[in-house]
Formats: sequence, C-alpha cells, structure tokens
Amino acid sequence: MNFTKRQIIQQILSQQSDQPRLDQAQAFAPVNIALCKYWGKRDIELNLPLTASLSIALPNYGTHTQLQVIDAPADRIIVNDHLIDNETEFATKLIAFLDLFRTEKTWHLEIQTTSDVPIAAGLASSASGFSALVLALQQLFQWNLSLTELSILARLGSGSACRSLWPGFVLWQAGIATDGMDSHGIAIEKKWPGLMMGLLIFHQEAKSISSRDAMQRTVTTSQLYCSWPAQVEQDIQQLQQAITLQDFNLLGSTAEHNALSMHATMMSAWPPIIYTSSSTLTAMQKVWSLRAAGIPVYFTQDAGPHLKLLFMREHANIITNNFPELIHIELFQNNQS
Ligand code: 2P0
Repeated sequence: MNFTKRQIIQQILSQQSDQPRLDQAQAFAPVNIALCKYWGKRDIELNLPLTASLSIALPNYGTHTQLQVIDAPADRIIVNDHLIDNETEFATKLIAFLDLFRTEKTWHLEIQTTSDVPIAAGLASSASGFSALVLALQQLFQWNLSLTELSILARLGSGSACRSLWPGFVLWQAGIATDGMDSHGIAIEKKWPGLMMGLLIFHQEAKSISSRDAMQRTVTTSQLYCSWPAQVEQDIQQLQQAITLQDFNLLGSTAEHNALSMHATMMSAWPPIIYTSSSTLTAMQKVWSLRAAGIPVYFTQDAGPHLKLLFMREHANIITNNFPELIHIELFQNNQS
C-alpha cells in the first residue's frame, strides 16, 4: 500500500491539537553533513531512503525559525529579513508543507526564517529549515511529540531534515515499513572533542540539477547504483566503529570513500551528473598531498562542488596554512564535550 504525506501526518497527530495554542513560537535546528550519504529513495512521496545514512551536526550553523499566527488569508514568509513572494520555489515548498497540517478550521502564519550559514556556502539549508519548522510547530500547537516523531515529520519536508533534530552524530535508519514509521534519525550519543570540520567554498553558479532529481536519475539510469547499498552497509559499520574507538583515520577515510563512491554513481547516470569543478579537483589533490606528507585530513562532498574537510584540532594551523580561506567549525564545543 502506498501512503500519502497527509495520511502519515494524520496518523502522527491523531491525539494532538490541529489549532495553534500559542500566538508565536521559535526554534533552531543545525545543518547536518552526511559522512555516509543518503542517495536514492524507495518511496519518492514519503522521502523514504533505499539505505541508511549517518551525519554530523554543525553546532553553530543552522536555521532559526519564528512563527507568528496572523489574521490574513495566506502565509507570509520572511527569509533573512526579506519578505518573499509566495510564488517563489522556496515559498511554494514551505506552504505546501504547512498545507499538510491544515484542517477545515484553518490558520495562517508569518514564518520568519534566518540562516547563519554563510551566503552561497553550498550547505543545503532545507534540512535545518524543515527540522526548525517542525520544532517550532510543536511549540505553537503545543504537541507533545517525541523527537523521533518530529524527525518523521521533518523527513516528509526533505529527507535529510530527519537528521537535523539532534546535535552530534546521527544515524538515519532506512527502515522497511511502507508507512515509513521506522525511518527516522537516531542520536549517537558519543562526543568527540577536538574533531573539526572545515568548509571550503568555491564560487558556484545556480545548481544545474537539484539533489532530489539527481538521486532519482542515478537510481533509474546508473548501472553502478546497484553497488551502492553494499557500500553503505560497510561504511555505516566502519563509521560506527570509528566513532566508538575515536579512530580518526577510519572516520575520515570512510567518509571520503563514501562521498567519492556516491559521485561515481552520479557520473555513471545518464545524462551524467557532475557537481565536481576544477577547483574541487585541485583541492582534493591538495588534501591527498597533505596526507602523503603525514597530515591526517580527509574530505567529503555533497551535491555541489564544495568540500568539507575533516581533521583534528591539533592540525588546524597547518591546514589553515594550506587552505587560508577555510571556515573552521569545532564539531563538539566545550559545553557539549
Ligand atoms: C545527504 N544529500 O545525505 C545527501 C548527500 C545531498 C548529497 O540529502 O529529495 O534535500 O528533499 O529528500 O534531503 C540532499 O537531499 O533530498 C541530501 P529530498 P534532500 O546529505
């Protein structure tokens, strides 16, 4: 049986209010970067993945969302202090998601969303955006849903959003249920003081293809895609082992191998999908030269040309010397470690 998003939401909210109980609410959710990627869906409507994935949250980068109930015939959307047209792609997607929660006695909201991700940083903000939104809705409607249930709701907005409800490492288990009730994020409690991520941002034109379309094209046309589930199974095990043992080389090498394997499946899709640019390749070669010189540094790459470097705090200086433009992020800060 195929389920619709609305059926799943009704199931989750069956005992909960369908009307706002407060006038306003606000929430924050972090960006997450996958160390083992989500690439391919078994259900396009519900954003159910073909495989598990595993991510790390960026503590100080994410989306802040404020909701205010308004007496108006439509929602108002304000992004980084600018009112945007409800016909834009961003607004259409957001309003369509809110529509799923509206019943006959309807309500409208002013949604103010700000992102502390640097402009054009190439960090998909939809994951932190949808998770901040469901957290804010929970407050506004005074639901008492668990983070697991909120993760399922966020997944209906954008798959990877289900990993943005927790700090630190998060596993998104693929699940097998057709209604997707077993497909959500699970926090991995282990902290790793000193672990760092560096954002290496290259200039980017508008994306030639969305990750949503790119993953679907890969699943349907790439002969290499059939090798991806086995790769993920091995990589998730290795990442879990690396996190448990705090084995940095195992973590970094698994993440880098996983990202390159994902890009290999895309490159073998037809028409081919190549997000890598000449700047990406130059930076990869620099990472490999540093490793050959004994500096433990690895990269991961998402659906864009930018790289995210993984390294330990003790090597931050030497890495900055080699990549002066790098944005450094402590993944586990003092109050979290
Ligand atoms: C990830 N990406 O695991 C992978 C790696 C991009 C590359 O999740 O269609 O915006 O909304 O479920 O979550 C980006 O895809 O896709 C993504 P939808 P989403 O982070």
